[in-house]
Amino acid sequence: MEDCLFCKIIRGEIPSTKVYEDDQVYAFLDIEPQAPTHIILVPKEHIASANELTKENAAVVGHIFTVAASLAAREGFAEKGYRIVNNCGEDGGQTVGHLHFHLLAGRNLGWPPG
Ligand code: D5M
Repeated sequence: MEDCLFCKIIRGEIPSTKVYEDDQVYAFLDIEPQAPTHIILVPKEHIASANELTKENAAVVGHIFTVAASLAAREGFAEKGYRIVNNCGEDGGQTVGHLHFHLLAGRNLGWPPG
């Protein structure tokens, strides 16, 4: 998508601190970290939100979760724990219209979320 912020990051048109990339997924540090480790994982295919997931495109979500778990293990959080979050729509707190998952770790994360 021409004007999508995360598509621009994937294409390298906007700088990011990449922590992982493969043919389906791009992962980078969040610019406004909410925890000591805060990584954003996005499918390279433009999917606007969880609402746009279908049988045809949803396999990438499972892949993103395995990548997130690997990154959490790589950073040393497998045992202590971490959180993977998707915000969908206005009330869900989604501010960027490209499906993404937050990997948060490094502090005790409260529940319920705000
Ligand atoms: O999360 C969108 C997230 O994207 C939010 O935590 C800030 C982050 N963000 C926004 N712009 C950038 C850039 N340029 N680099 C890295 N991270 C960025 P949401 O769930 O939509 O609220």
